[in-house]
Amino acid sequence: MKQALLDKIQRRQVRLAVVGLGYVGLPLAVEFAQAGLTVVGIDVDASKTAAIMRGESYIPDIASATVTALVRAGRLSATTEYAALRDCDAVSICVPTPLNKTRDPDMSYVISAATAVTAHAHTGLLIVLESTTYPGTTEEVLLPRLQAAGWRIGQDVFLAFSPERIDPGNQHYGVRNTPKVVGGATPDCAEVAQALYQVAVDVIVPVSSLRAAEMVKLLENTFRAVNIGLVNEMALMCAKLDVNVWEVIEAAGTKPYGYMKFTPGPGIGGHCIPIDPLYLSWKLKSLNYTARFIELADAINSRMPEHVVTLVADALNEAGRAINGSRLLVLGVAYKRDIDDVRESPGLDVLTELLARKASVSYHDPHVPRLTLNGQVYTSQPLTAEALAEADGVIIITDHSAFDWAWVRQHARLLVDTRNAVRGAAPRGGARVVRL
Ligand code: SAJ
Repeated sequence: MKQALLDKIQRRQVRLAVVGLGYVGLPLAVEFAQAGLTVVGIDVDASKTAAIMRGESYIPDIASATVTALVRAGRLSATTEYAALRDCDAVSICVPTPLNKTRDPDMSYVISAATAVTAHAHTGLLIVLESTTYPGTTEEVLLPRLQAAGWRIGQDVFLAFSPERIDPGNQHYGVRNTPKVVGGATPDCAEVAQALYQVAVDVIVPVSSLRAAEMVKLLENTFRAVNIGLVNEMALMCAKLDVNVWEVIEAAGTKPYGYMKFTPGPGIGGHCIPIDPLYLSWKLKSLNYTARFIELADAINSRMPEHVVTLVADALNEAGRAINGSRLLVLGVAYKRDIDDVRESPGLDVLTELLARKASVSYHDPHVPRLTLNGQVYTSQPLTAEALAEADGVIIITDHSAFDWAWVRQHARLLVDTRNAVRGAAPRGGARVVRL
């Protein structure tokens, strides 16, 4: 069975299914199709599969022309039917792993995909989970379902984990040139999974087990969350010491070794950094271990929006104003620069709190034309000199490259800058600037 699959991979005749056609699954499907495989995307969202069949891409990093060419060449197709698995030799599962309301892992997407893949599994099928999740997921969620259906792992079917490393908007790193970690349930599982990914990825990084592969991704993103938490706490400490944290960070950044620059901000957003480490701490809790760095970083990072609101309140107070009744303009609501994604964005927390304190709040974000916040729809207001001058406070949450910060500083009266976007000397008559 293993040799038959390896031969198919060698001859580029292996047919691959990708379950979950989001910002991870679609680029993966496209890369394999461009490498010459026949790829079928499976997604529960018919609008996604229909768009792909029309040759349209809904992922900014993938051009529609690329999808059109691959669909026309018969290399790429998409369906909502898991039955397509019957004609596939391998399947990569790239479904979301969010948090639920109590900030615990929401495994429902992985479980429904595992159940559907098991229902359509056949002899010789290679199953790879790519979704970021806690160590133990592949052997606790996928493996038992396959075994209960009578499949012998490493003999009838093959099972592996390979963390996704897609960085949306990254112009330099894509699927092919980002090394891919792969761990298998058995040595034969690892061998076939590594052979498959070699088709689309230049560098494969074999690891010894499923858990090791799951843990690599969590280390990568916990590393970021903890270091961002550290630098956010540095910002709080520098404020107490009346030191400019941005100056300190710039100067520390001149150390040519043994240091990696992170910058404070209004909090952390996105679908990875605020969430992935909590999958790890949740799992460790079940093993009676407290992941203190993760919990502390989360405590600091998730309180940064509150700190920003305090900065706004103190700055207005200096001008004899309260937040209540003040006209406030927020610049940028996306979770990071130059993207349109607002998931877990700290900007939403800041907006919510300012509204709760009865400010009249508007926002401008060139990448986010409209926003639904607590059931209310807001639209991005035109950014004019008048709007800046009228605002009692302008709050910089996301430092998109599109902003002309000198112009903003010239027309605003009060600027609360959470990204050190506005640098350099104050122009005559420019805004009072309060920094994080
Ligand atoms: N942030 C800071 N200070 C920093 C860096 C980030 O406050 O020094 C904030 C950002 O504003 C954002 C959040 O943290 O709100 C997350 O930022 P991020 O730069 O980590 O970007 P993400 O969430 O898009 O993370 C992705 C991840 N990629 C994958 O999971 C495959 C992460 O592993 C990458 O390292 C990161 O992109 C990247 O380097 O761009």
